[in-house]
Amino acid sequence: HFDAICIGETMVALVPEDARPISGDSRMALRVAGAESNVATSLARLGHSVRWVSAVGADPFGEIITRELGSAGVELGAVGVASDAPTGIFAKNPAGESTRVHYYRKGSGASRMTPDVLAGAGSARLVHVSGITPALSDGCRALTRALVAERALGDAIVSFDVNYRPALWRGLDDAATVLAELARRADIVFVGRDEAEELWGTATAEAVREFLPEPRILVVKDAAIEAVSFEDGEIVRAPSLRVEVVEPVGAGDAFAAGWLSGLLSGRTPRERLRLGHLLASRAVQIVGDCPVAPTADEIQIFLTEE
Ligand code: KDG
Repeated sequence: HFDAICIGETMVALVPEDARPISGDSRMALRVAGAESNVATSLARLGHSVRWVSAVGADPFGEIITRELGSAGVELGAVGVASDAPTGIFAKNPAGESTRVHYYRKGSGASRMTPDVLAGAGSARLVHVSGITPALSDGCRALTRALVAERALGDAIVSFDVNYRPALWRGLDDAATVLAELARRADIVFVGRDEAEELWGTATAEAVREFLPEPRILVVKDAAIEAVSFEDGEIVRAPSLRVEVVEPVGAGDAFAAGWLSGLLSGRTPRERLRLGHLLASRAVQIVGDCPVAPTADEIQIFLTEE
């Protein structure tokens, strides 16, 4: 029985070492990145027992991914290796505080996952999935539905990060419908304020809550400004931390990991938001997605500061 099971595709990310726009002179660093395994990595580094369920190709990139996640302490007993499909790749093209992402992932090993992978997934206190997976293929969409709507992992708490990635969807309407359906069936939902506005036309955190009254806990993140949680009738807000942004991709996953770690450790709603911000502030200061986790002492000191 794990603290958490995270399910989704992970790729090798190519990113310029100097975090400047890609050019013919760029020196590209190779990093491991995938929304759900980013959460798994940070949770494992924070001391939780975590399994990642996915598939990689039988290629060097797949080996890099499993080696890196394994050395972070993530359990890999339910990771398949596809002999006839590659590991996905993507490039990060940084431009100031935003980054464009270019995917080379169609037909990847992970995109061939179906609900069948759940037979060997095991059990956990919580399962974390994201809105990237239903956009990857019909099989992956069925897999996400099985987890979130049909509760394939029994009484595991279902955590869902909306993670709208426009490049993966056929159109906004399909994304808006599918992601709203999934969010309504989850127990915990993370969504960016901007992302929700683009999908559902909700301008404020309160408007998102009105649109999504079902999940027991809703966390709306407003980038560099604040995060707001709605839980059992209580609304809690916590301002984001002010830090210099090197490359922002991965901040949302780091936030989710900090928040979920707080949940697993019995922290208050405000402490969970602050832990989310702490991890996210570290993720934006590196070109990769997964920051070094704070130590237990650093967390203790941070949570006692105001
Ligand atoms: O949340 C960060 C992810 O978006 C990034 O690591 C790549 O998983 C990824 C995706 O599908 O965009």
